[in-house]
Amino acid sequence: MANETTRRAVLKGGLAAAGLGMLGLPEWALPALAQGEALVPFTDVPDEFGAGALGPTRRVLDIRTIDGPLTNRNDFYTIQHFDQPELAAGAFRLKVSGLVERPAELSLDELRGMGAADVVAGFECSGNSPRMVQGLASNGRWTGVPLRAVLERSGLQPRAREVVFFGADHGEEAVDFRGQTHNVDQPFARSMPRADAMTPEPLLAYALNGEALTREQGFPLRLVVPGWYGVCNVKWLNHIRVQADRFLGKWQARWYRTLWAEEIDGEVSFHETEISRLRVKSVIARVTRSGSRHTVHGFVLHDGTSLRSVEVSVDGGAWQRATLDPATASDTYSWKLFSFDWDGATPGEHTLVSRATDVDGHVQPTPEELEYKQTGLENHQQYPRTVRVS
Ligand SMILES: Nc1nc2c(c(=O)[nH]1)N[C@H]1C(S)=C(S)[C@@H](COP(=O)(O)O)O[C@H]1N2
Ligand SMILES: [Mo]
Repeated sequence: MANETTRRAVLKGGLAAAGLGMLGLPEWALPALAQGEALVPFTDVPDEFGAGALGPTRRVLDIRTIDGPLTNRNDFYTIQHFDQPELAAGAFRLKVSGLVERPAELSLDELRGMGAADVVAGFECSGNSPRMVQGLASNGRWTGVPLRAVLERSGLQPRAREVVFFGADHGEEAVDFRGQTHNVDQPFARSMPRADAMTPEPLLAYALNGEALTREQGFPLRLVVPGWYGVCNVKWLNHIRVQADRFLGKWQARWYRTLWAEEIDGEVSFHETEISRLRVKSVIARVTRSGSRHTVHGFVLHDGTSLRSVEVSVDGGAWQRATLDPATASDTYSWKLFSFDWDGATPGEHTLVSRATDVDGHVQPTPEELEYKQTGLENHQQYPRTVRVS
């Protein structure tokens, strides 16, 4: 009976009365539906899944609620390793130190005075996966001063090779050296090679979707590196240090790695890579019904390389082209929303899966094709979803 939920029923009776629980949808979920549109329920959402599933200071986005290009800043997925520092805007200074001609301590006003740029950028945590129904992903319009402008103002010395970004958050970390453990207090830190730091895209962002950053998203200042995984976007950024050596901090060189097993000339070789650019990934986020029409909605995250196609397969059938939403298609680093008209949906349970391909020929892999990846981060494999059509 109550196997579809109309917007009217939700508005009239609230979630419980609309029977979302009976549909296998936890009651916190309220997807925004268009007039006359009904949700086709997923049957693969874990019961214990929810915005607070990872604890009070982390937030999972319910991807079924995606209803436009930008994630509301109070829904933006949130994750970090330590606590969320509360910084005062007035006293805030960004320190620029190391191999620069003119070290600086910049106030927010000084940073704002150095030019503002805007970028729509989507990213996911490199630990995003089906376990959280891919909810460690979001998309925002970031406003800030281009990183390059700040580095040029300070002047990079010729020996400068690496730019290190420190957050105000810190904690004790065990550093192992040949069986000896050193427990040392360290801030969260990530680095980029000079060449990447000097590209036009990275921003020192102070606003998200036109409003000041929230504490959760790094108030008052964070690094945003469009097209890179979440971890690169250092929140509560208060120090940039320029140096000649590679930076080997925990979050750069040890914690955020992927181990690959590759067969080269019949021999398996293992190698590790750091987490940097997003690997092309599409996810089915929601399925709706309007009259007898069924539509599959989803998003693509990628490193900014143009997409060649997004395709959907129903019950293991042939790949069929999905349509990219024009509202996101032209923003290089935005996530791309897509939709697919699912013709001939019959009552019962069905499996839907999507795959994205970019113009450089990167095809979102199947789980089998990604088996050479030995560790869990960068899970960009195709993600089959099951739905029940009434
Ligand atoms: N200062 C600081 N920045 C950080 C982190 C952190 O622990 N501390 N975590 C990183 C990780 S792993 C991710 S996925 C993103 C999450 O950004 P968000 O909470 O705005 O979504 O922040 C990154 N920036
Ligand atoms: Mo992350």
